[in-house]
Amino acid sequence: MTDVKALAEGVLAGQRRALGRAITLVESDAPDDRAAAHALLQALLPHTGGAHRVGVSGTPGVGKSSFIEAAGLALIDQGQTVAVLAVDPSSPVSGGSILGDKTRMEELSRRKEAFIRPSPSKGTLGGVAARTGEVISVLEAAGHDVVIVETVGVGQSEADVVHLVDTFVLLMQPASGDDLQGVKRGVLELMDLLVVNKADGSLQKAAEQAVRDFRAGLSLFRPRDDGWRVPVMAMSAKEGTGLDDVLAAIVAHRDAAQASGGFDARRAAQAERWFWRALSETLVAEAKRQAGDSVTLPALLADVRARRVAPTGAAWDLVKTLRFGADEES
Ligand SMILES: Nc1nc2c(ncn2[C@@H]2O[C@H](COP(=O)(O)OP(=O)(O)OP(=O)(O)O)[C@@H](O)[C@H]2O)c(=O)[nH]1
Ligand SMILES: [Mg+2]
Repeated sequence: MTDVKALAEGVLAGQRRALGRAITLVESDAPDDRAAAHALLQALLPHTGGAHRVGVSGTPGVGKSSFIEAAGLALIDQGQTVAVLAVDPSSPVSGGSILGDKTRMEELSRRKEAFIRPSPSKGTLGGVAARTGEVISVLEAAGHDVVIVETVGVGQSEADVVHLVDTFVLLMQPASGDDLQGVKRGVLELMDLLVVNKADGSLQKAAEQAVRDFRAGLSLFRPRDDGWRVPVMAMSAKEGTGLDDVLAAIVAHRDAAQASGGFDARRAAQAERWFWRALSETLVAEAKRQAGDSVTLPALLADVRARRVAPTGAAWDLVKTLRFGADEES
């Protein structure tokens, strides 16, 4: 059994080992771990919420990790502590470079003011982002000032992460076919900053052109209702040019949101969204647990596959058989 109290104390004291163990616990799908994870998260809850949560997304190889490393080092120079949740660079889904030297944020990972955590392996319930919100809470309880989440800009994961952060930064690449058309609508509507990376060397001119194109392209979208105008900026994560401006814009976005009340409203909406997500996840897991061992589920699925019963009705019938309460906890 996990000693939740000791683990919570270790996290609150900022102990690295406790932090690592706590994150492993909240990422676990094992039924025994879930109960301990809930107790841990509840114990930590009063100590969460203090970080600026920043999401960084973009297509594979656009320079997310390079940017986060440079940004993290700059933030540490300002006296802040930084946590990074990174996509696994060797993941086939991210398309990341397995041998890429920059993807591991080596310099940042050596700093005691930084904590870097690769994302859990695929196949966990609900995919990559399923536990990200909970991991962010643990990192906040450990006292980090800034929590940065890196997600690759394909598939569902960044669309989910956008709902977990205060400030969402989308990185684009010049002259690579990266365009606004390719970005999911939900991401476009929720991004707070658009940054064209690799504005250096032979790509400098193309990057400046891309900034003008994106500015023009964004003006076609209906204005956001929170009063924030999405800045479009050029940067070189490699050379560091434009980095300070991007960091200043990230802080400016948070300050503007806090001043308008949008910051708290967004977090409240995110917490509610997370609740509904957790509810459906829990219901599905519980349905599988209660019905999966008996003949009920296989028989029902056979009926669905043979088109003897309609899927929606079958789901409803199964939900009606579920039992909850203390007598079920054993
Ligand atoms: N010229 C130039 N190259 C860059 C810049 N930023 C990153 N790169 C290079 O682009 C490649 C990918 O950089 P990463 O930081 O790993 O990109 P990423 O978006 O994290 O990649 P994935 O995690 O694999 O999706 C590396 O070879 C970097 O050295 C930049 O500002 N300028
Ligand atoms: Mg990366």
